[in-house]
Amino acid sequence: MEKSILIIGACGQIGTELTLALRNTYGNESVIASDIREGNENLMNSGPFEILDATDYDALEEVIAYYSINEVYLMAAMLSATAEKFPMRAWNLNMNSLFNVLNLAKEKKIDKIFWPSSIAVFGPNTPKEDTSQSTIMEPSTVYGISKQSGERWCDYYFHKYGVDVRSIRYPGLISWKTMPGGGTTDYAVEIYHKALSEGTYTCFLKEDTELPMMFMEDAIKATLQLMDAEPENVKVRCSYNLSAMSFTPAQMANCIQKHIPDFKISYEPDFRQAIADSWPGSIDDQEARRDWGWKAEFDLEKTTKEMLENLAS
Ligand code: AKB
Repeated sequence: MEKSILIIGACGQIGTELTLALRNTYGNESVIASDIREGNENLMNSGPFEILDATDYDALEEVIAYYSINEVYLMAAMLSATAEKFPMRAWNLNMNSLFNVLNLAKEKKIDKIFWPSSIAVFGPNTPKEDTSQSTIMEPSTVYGISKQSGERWCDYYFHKYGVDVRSIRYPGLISWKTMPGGGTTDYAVEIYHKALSEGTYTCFLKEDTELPMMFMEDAIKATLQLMDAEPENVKVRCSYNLSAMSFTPAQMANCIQKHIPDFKISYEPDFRQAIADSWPGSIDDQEARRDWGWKAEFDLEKTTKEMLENLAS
């Protein structure tokens, strides 16, 4: 059967690059981008686009029927920092959109789902280093609670109804094509923009806050790899741990200074510090490597070179 793919939340940080990558692989007309608002020109002009509210089941069902969609990537979500400000809105968006898609698959209206989880499923009682796939979780943020609940529902729908849902716990993602919005790891993108435009950056996290991060090209590669894996190889149906690099704001600033020697960083931690403090510093992703051959390519040096070159051009 021909693939017909719907991306929900296509204009966001991951959605934009994911849509472009999927269009490259499967052809522009087979990949329908959708979002609650319009996105960047590249995305809008390269294939079909629909304005779609992921919490509206009927609208979703209509788009799926119209384009004979068989695969859905549900990328719409409210991220950690914004979710702390609007807990109920975050819960409603993050959970209702997931239930809509899971129920459409349960009713056999779609065959396969990708849904992103996050390192935010872990909490202050989780072991901090090399955090394993299955360990103490107890997330202390609204976003983390929604992602952990979502993981349990994905696992439930797989075992109870045979829904082919696949998921990754993304770390902080670093990209130059689209800005992130409302996350705690956003500093790791903002810093490059400010280093180039102003030569200085005030970081909202402390200098020694270590967090797991990944360059977007690796994140997209992992997503496509997981979705291409044979169903019997996808042994984790809640969400896979995924790792590429871990660093602190100070280490990142040092790396930028190798390219921009005058770059200066200062620190003014705000409410996002508590969120970051509740998350792991590094992640053990042996299940993803074992089950579908995951291997990261970008470390901090390579990411920094790529970010500065692309943002400067
Ligand atoms: C956030 O900071 O909220 C996200 C995430 C780690 O899921 N980037």
